[in-house]
Amino acid sequence: MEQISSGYSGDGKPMTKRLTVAQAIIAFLQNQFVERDGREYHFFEGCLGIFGHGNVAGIGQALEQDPGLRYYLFRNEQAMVHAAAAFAKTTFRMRTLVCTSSIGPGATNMVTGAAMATINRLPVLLLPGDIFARRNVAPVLQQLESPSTQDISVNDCFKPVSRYWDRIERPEQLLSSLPEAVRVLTSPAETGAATISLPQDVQAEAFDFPEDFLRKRVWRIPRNRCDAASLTRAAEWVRGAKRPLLIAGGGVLYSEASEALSKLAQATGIPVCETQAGKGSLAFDHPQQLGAVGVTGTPGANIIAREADLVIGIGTRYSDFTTASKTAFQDASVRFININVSEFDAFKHAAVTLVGDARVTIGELQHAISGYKVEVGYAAKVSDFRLAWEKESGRIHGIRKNPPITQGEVIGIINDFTEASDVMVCAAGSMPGDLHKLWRTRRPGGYHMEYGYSCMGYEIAGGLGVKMADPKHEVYVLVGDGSYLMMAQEIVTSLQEGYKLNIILLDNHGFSSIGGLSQSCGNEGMGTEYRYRKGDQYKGDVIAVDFAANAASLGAWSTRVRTGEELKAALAEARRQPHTSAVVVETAFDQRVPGYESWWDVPIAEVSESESVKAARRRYDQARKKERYFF
Ligand SMILES: Cc1ncc(C[n+]2csc(CCOP(=O)(O)OP(=O)(O)O)c2C)c(N)n1
Ligand SMILES: [Mg+2]
Repeated sequence: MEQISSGYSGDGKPMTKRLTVAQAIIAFLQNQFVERDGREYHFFEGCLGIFGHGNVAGIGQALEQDPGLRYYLFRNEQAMVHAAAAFAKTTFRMRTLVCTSSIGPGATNMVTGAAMATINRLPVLLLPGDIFARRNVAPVLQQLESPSTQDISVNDCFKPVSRYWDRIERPEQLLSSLPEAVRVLTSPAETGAATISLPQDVQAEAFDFPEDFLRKRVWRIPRNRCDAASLTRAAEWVRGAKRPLLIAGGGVLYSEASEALSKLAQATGIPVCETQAGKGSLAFDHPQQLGAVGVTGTPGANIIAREADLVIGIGTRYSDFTTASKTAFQDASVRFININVSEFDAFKHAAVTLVGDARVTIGELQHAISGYKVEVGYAAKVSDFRLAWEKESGRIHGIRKNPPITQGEVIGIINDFTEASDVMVCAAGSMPGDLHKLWRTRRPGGYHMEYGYSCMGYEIAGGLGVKMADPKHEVYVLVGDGSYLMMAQEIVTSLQEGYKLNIILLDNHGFSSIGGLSQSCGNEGMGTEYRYRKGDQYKGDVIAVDFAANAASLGAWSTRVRTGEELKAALAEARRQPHTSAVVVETAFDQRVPGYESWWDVPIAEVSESESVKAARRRYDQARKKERYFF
C-alpha cells in the first residue's frame, strides 16, 4: 500500500524539493494518472516539442535531466498538437501528450491545433514559452509589444481556443495551476486544450516545492448518472414514440459505450445513425445501423431522420453537418432526448436532458423502457434501407473507370484491403464526406476522422499520433494533395521514431471539394484547381507535382499508381515495408460521390449578374425555408 505522508519532516517542517519551475512541471506531470472501470493509465505519456530560446534552457533543460517524460522532436508546432489530440482520441481520452514550444511563432503555431483539440473535445496540454515576467530586457526577440499594456503577449491568442488558460509569473502559482489544468483535461465535460504560458525567465527560477505536490495522484474519470426524474420523463417519451431514431456522436466512443448502444438498439429495434465523430460506434453490419447521418449521410438515415418523431442524441453536439443546417428533422412535433456528459450539449434542441455518462445512461434508459419495441413495419423499413445502402455503396466501390479513377473506387479498394484492427485517418477535403457514407467500419476506433475543425494538414500528423498511441495497429492515412502540400513534414518524425504510416495520397490537382461547392453555388470554381496562371485565371496546364518524389525525399518508400489493380499491388507492397510509405494515386477532380436527401447552408450571393448564381440563390432561398428552431 502506498504510504500516506504527513508532508512534514521530523522537525515539523514541510518536506520540500528545490526545483526549477520547469523541473517541477516535468516531475508533476509524470505522476498524474487516470482511472476508469478499474483500469489505471499514465495520463501524460510524453512531451512533443520544438526548442527555441523560449524553452530550451527551461523546459528543455528539465526534459534532458529527467527522461521519465519521453521527449519527441517534431517538425512543426501545429502538427505536434494534432498528433497529441489524435493520440488522446485513440485512447478514448484516457491518455494524452504534452506540447512544448518556444515563444512567438513557435507558440502561435500551436493556436490552430488548440482550436482543433478544443472543438473536438480532446485533451492536450500546451506549454508555450512566453516573454520575460521580469520585463527589464523587453522587447525580447519575437516579442509583440503593446503601447497600452505590458500585460499581454501573443500567447493571449490561446484564450478563446483553450478550456483552461494560465500564465505562470511566480513559481508557487504552479501549485494551484497545474492541478486545475489536469482537472479540466480529465473532465469528460470540460476537456479540450489546456494552455499554461511559461515566461522564459520563470521557467528557470527555483523554488522549494512541497513533496506532496509531486506525489502520485490518480484522477478518477467518473461515470456520472443522470437525474432520475428526467430519466422517467425520457422513458415516457420513448414509450410514446412511433418513429424513434438514435444518433451516435463521439461521446459514445469516448465513453466506450458501443456495447451498451448495440444492446439498446437490438432490444428495442430503434435504428442508429452516426455523426463523423461517432462513426464506428456500431459495426457497419449491425442490424440497426443506418450509417452516416446529415449532409454527408446515407439516404436511409436521412429519410428516417426527416420523419422521426423522437430523436435520441448520444454524445453529439449537433453540428450543422449532423442536422443538415437544422433541416434534417421535419416532423412537426419531433422531440429530442439528449444523453451527454456536457450540460451545454444536452440542452440543445430543447431536449429532455440526461446529463451523464453515455454508457451508464444508455443502460439505465434501456432498463426504464424495458419491453418497448418499435413496430414491425418500422423495423422492416430500417432493414430495407440497410439493404438498399449496401447495394448503392457496393455500386460506388465497384465503379471502374479508365484513369484517372474515381475516389469512390479508391475508398472501396482501401476499405477491402484493410483489416478490422487497422485505423483509417482523414480530416479535410472531399474524402470526409465520401468516407462518412462509404467506409465500412468494423470496430470502435477504426475510423478516425477529424471533422470538428476539418483542419487541412491534420492527416499525417494525426496519423502519427494514432500510431504512437497504439503501435500494434496499421494506420492508413488518406490525404488529399491540398492537405499534403500544407503539412507533410511529420513523415520525417515518423521515420525518426520508427512509427510506420501507410499514406495514400489522392492527387486530383487541387481542391475537388471546394471546386464542387463553388459550382453548386453557381460559380465556376475559380481558385480551386492547381493550374498555371493564364492571364487573369488559372486555366493553364495542370501543375504536375511529383508527390512520390516528394515523399521519397523525406525518406518514405513511395510509388505512383493509376489503376485500381496497381493500387491493390501498391497497398500490399506498402504493408510489407517496415517504414512509412506513400502511395500516390491520381483521381478524377470532378467525379464525385453524390449527396443524399440532405442540404448544407452555404449562403449564396443575394445579388449577382450571373444567371447561374441567381438560380443558385433561388434554390437556396427555397431550401432555407426548411430550417427550424426547436423550442
Ligand atoms: C487549414 C484549412 N484551410 C482551408 C480549409 C478549407 N478547405 C476545405 S477542403 C479544402 C481543399 C482540400 O484539398 P485536398 O486536400 O486536395 O482535398 P480534395 O478537396 O481535393 O479532396 C479547403 C481549401 C480547411 N478545411 N483547412
Ligand atoms: Mg485535391
